[in-house]
Amino acid sequence: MAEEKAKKAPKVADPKAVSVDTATQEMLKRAQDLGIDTAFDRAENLKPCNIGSQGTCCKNCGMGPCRLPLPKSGVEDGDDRKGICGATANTVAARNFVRMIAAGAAAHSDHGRAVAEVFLSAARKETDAYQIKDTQKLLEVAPHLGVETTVEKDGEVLDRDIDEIAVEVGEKAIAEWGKDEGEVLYCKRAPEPRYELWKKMGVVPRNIDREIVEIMHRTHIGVDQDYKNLMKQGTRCAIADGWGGSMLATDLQDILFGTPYPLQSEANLGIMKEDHVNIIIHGHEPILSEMIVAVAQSQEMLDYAKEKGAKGIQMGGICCTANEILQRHGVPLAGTFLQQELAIVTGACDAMVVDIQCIFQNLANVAKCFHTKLITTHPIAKMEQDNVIHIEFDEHHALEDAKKIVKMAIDNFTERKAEVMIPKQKSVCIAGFGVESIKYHLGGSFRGDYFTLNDNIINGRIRGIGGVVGCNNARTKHNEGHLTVVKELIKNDVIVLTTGCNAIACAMEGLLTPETAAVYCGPGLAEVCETVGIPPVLHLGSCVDNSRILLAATEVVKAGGLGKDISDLPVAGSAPEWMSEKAISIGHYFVASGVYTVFGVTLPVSGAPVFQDYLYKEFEKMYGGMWDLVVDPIEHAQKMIAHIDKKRKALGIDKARERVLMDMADRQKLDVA
Ligand code: SF4
Ligand code: MSK
Repeated sequence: MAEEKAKKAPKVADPKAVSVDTATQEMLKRAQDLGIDTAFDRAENLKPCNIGSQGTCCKNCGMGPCRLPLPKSGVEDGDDRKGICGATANTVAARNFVRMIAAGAAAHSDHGRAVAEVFLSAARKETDAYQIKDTQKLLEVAPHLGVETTVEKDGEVLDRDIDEIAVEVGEKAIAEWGKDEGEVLYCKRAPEPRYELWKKMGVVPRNIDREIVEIMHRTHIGVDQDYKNLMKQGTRCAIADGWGGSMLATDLQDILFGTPYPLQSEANLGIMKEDHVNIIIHGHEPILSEMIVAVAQSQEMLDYAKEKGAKGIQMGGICCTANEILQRHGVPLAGTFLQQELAIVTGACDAMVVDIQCIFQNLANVAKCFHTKLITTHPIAKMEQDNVIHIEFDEHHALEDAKKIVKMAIDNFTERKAEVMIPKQKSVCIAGFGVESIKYHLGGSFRGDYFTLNDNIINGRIRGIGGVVGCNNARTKHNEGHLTVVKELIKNDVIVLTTGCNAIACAMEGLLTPETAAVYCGPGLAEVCETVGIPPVLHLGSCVDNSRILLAATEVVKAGGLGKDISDLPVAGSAPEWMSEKAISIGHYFVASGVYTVFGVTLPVSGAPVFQDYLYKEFEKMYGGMWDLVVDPIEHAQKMIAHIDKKRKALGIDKARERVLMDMADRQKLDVA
């Protein structure tokens, strides 16, 4: 009889080595004690493929995969690597990179499309569950889509009927995905020189879907085999995401569910309560979560929960759904992307409700070990495991669906099996900033614009702006990169605008409070934060809300004194722990908008040094923004600061300045030619 080979026990992660967050460490330890694997452990056992992580593995046809590893001797003396079809390492890496942009843009934009469809149903009054909430924002957005807000009658200018405007906005918005001619209308919201540059470079997107489809065509075997031409299409597609699908998602969500304004809440697994029904919502689209929040707060459901012996219903969010329901309702954040399995490991998660994006399939296996009901809700995002319940969510019966889900969670409260172990850690946070609220806080009630922000950048109290965003990545210590980069920036007087899982990490660390300023900020930024009463790290929402960062930068340009384009501003972008294809699309629309953008962890381009140089160096000459990869978080932040200083110097504001209040004429004098 053949000797049975002893199966090697899988490795487990050292909790202290893989996360800086003590709640995460505690829950990871518990999972390991119970024999439940999580992403942290799986990362120990699955090593990434070298060639894939260098970006030079092609599997775009059945003759491959063709793997083109970087020769040990380098490629200085020539690079003769090619696939069976002859594709060079540059072509392979560029094709892979633009496919990531296409996938990321598709994810954001399909989310935007779903919101646009619900918006149009609400505008046409085909659903009772959703109404147009923010008519002010509707009136602001309408002209950007070519929708008139007034009408002339008998020589008199009259306000147009708001319902009529809403329907036309909905129709025009949906057309942005597939119209036959013209261009994505929101591109004109960028500063004029930026729009003109895009026109000159031939990268103004025609419609959102077309740019994504064209990438899939161009990257098919035997089509586009010039890395520069591939990146031109990647640029057009990324612009269609940032200034198209994502921006539409943000605007239409604000109009439907309300534009966020700063509010207080809490963050980390400690927000869950043993004596409450705990419902964790995870994913991205707020269409579903808005309804669940409304239903969970209803008297009927609270009474029902009490009938079952619970003291109430505690909602919590993971990933970007968390940011959406936090910024509009103050629902606390349960955690970041890498904490999703751990929320179930508490033993207190009565239901985890998921929609789309960033959802681990292993949630189903973890849920099996506890009483947790794992509920998928979206027709495009199901799971194969048999313990997963699918309740398809439809805007036409949204309230009924939400009630069914909340009731299922309440019924499950009495079914808890394992001992409940909720970590104590949670921090206070202020969230819900946006273009409008920054205007209010940093503009002042009289001038109501970005003048105060610009004045403080010009006088040097604020050195510059950092947009720090993006995911967690199990290949790097959870939240360490996020927090180190952000702390280094604010220590050096760089104000931070944050979204996504970086925002959640900052919230968990207590960085989203005005009090943080005195502890972590340089003297200039601390003074501004204390005077105005804002945190030095401003939570701007979810991944699609990176469009708010683009518009905030545009407002800074408009307020004057800091150049004529986003590429003139002392700003830099960062994703210290990125992992998703969406992050690549976001990174590239930041670059195409003129922002120096640094990623941490890795970038799948190192196997094609010529292509890599094109992204890291040549793009700056064309667009004023470029990519970079810096793994060490302090160096990462320092490179952002060096770029900010380079821009300050070009603007002539690098010397310490008298703290004078500038008027418009002074600011215009400062404008670079
Ligand atoms: Fe290989 Fe070319 Fe096919 Fe890619 S497209 S797998 S490089 S033959
Ligand atoms: S959820 S894309 S892990 S930020 Fe937007 Fe967080 Fe990254 Fe998902």
